[in-house]
Amino acid sequence: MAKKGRFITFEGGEGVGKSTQIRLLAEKLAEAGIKAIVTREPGGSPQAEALRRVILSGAASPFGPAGEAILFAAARIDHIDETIAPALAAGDWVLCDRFADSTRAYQGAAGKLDKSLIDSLERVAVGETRPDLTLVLDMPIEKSLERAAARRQGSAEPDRFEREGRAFHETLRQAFLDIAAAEPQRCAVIDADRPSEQVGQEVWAQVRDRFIKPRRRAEAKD
Ligand code: Z5A
Repeated sequence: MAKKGRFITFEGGEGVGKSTQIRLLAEKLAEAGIKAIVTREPGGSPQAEALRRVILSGAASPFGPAGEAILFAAARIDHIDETIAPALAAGDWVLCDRFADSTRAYQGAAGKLDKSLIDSLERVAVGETRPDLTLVLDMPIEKSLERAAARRQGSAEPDRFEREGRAFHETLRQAFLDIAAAEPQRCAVIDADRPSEQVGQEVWAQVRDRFIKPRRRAEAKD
């Protein structure tokens, strides 16, 4: 399927504000007359959501990081086939809460999984459906974990990854920064330790400058 819409992913540790920023960006795009779907990983299609429940319950953790990475890849294949690729082919934009960089960071860097396995799974699962832009939300882990815990209060138990210790989360934070540094064309790091509106302005500036201004310039020439 040919890709006509834009594919934007949000990455970072727990509680950095990905869901909040995706919601704000979807509103901005709607104001600009751009249709966008909001989706997430693991999940985003009925079969991938079923795998999400298995993985986040911790039921798959006895398989180790390799087994979990394979399950994330299986969920991603279905998510792309059923949700992401059809939307992009229809010209809609796709805003996705986590994608393949989360496998690199969680199962690769933090889970110490061999890079060649991560790369192979990514080639098979993602293929050509690569993000046009990845926004890495970054902030000190003490604060982001506090946010995640506050949001959870009185409701759900911490999931499989929220139960990991401080060193795991520090490794994750650095892994996302390393991914962004290695692919500066695709990735932008956003300081998430600010009020949501300020973070949202920077997210919007990244999207507007990369995709919307050039599009308007092209339309003006026609
Ligand atoms: N995982 C993996 O290991 N490998 C993979 O390949 C993939 C995923 C795809 C999915 O969890 C888990 O799967 C994830 C990695 C792993 N690990 N965990 N846990 P998830 O999707 O359920 O959870 P999450 O991705 O970590 O996101 P989150 O905890 O839902 O947080 P968030 O979306 O980044 O933040 P938020 O919900 O927008 O905000 C959190 C709270 O902070 C909330 O109360 C907000 O109102 C508040 N907030 C947000 N922004 C601000 C600002 N700027 N100031 C103050 N307060 C704020």
